[in-house]
Amino acid sequence: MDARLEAIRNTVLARNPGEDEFHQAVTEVFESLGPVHDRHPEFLEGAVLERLCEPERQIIFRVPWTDDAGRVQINRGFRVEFNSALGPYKGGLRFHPSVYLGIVKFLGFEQIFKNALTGMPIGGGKGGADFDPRGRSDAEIMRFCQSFMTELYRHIGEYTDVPAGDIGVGGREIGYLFGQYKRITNRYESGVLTGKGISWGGSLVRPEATGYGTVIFTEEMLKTRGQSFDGQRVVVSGSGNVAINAIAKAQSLGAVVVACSDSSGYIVDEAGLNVALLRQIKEVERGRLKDYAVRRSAVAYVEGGSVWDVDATVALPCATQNELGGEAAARLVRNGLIAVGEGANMPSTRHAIAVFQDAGLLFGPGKAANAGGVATSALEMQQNATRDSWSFEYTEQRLTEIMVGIHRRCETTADEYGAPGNYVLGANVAGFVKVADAMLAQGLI
Ligand code: NDP
Ligand code: 2IT
Repeated sequence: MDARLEAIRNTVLARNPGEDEFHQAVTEVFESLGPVHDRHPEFLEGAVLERLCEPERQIIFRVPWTDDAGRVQINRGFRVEFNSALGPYKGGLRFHPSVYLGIVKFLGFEQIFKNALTGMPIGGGKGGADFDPRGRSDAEIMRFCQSFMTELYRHIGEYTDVPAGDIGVGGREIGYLFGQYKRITNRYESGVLTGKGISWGGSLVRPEATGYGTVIFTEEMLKTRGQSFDGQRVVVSGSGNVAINAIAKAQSLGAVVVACSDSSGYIVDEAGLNVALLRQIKEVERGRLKDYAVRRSAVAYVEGGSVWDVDATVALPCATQNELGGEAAARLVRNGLIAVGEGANMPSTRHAIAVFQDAGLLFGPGKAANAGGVATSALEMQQNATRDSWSFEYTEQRLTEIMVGIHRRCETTADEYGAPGNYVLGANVAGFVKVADAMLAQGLI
């Protein structure tokens, strides 16, 4: 890492002790930015990096609620409003027991550059709670969401901060959150949340957008080497919103997706995963993946194992951070992997990324590859602002154009900085320069 940037990074780490994931995300971005600061000394003079690493505002709050047995439960809620240089803070809410400030800050930090890459007018933020939705009834989920919004509502708004979903937060939760926001404020402010239901202000394609976008981005990478998804053997991790829609899109392009996972284990279906059955089990029944193996013949279910033990030519990690480590990466590379498209945020460890890059693989980092979700959220905001609703075909076409544009931006930026094919550098530099220019133009704020 450039010595000037390393000094700044060390200060950021010391100021934010114990936030390992945030440290990891900062380090990974800083490693790309040395050459940018040679060309743009004004970024150092204006202390852009120091400002970028300090969120504009961080909110931590108590979320009290009662479970179905009448017991009082207390969770911790977060919203980190990281950077508003390009637009209102924008980013998802994650409900998962592992959530703490370090995770919300890594996600919020990544979101700044991701959102910049989309070309849409959105700043970066993220939030969530250490609430575990697993095994909770609809009524418990609703009471939790209502309590969460009873604090959050005063910090968000169409022009201020626009949350959406992430792990553990999908259409059901956005519905309860929106209902409570409307009830408290007495305003039907559609643009305050994205990922809404289609009959009350949502956008077609938003549910599919992250997974579809990841595959579209990866297809663009493959095209640069005269390849495509057609005929590839694909492994996907996770079986949530991003994973299922990535599986569907990859199959529509001719890939055979043989495996996916949840936090309990993974399934291998050599005939190709049945997306309708996956949707039935995961989206309708909110069940576990092992049910898939019970209902379909010739399917292996491996309890507790890593899906990265399954060979693939294309890997799409779509579950969670640091799920794909160096050893798994090395094994996949030895066994014929040619491309990785990150649907999740920071799923590959730094060691794994180094293995992929040293092997000369196509590696699409999350902040570029999974930007289709937030980009389509911005399209939802656009429809809300004009009280319009677009067709599936038109919205999907916009998503495709955006993903192709992000790919091109990463590619040309990497070329411009003498690192052809390095999408990590391309994404970090292109996202950063856009935000840095806007921050300097807006003065010392
Ligand atoms: P979901 O909650 O719909 O699904 C998450 C999936 O990942 C589930 O299969 C879950 O398994 C698995 N998973 C979660 N945590 C872990 C863990 N600690 N260990 C193993 N498996 C785990 O979330 P999404 O699909 O929305 O999000 C997946 C990833 O994509 C996240 O990294 C998210 O930040 C990222 N992302 C999401 C976007 C969106 O629009 N939703 C946009 C861009 C990125 P289980 O059910 O067993 O917990
Ligand atoms: O990580 C992400 O980009 C998301 N969870 C989606 C955020 C959004 O505002 O749609």
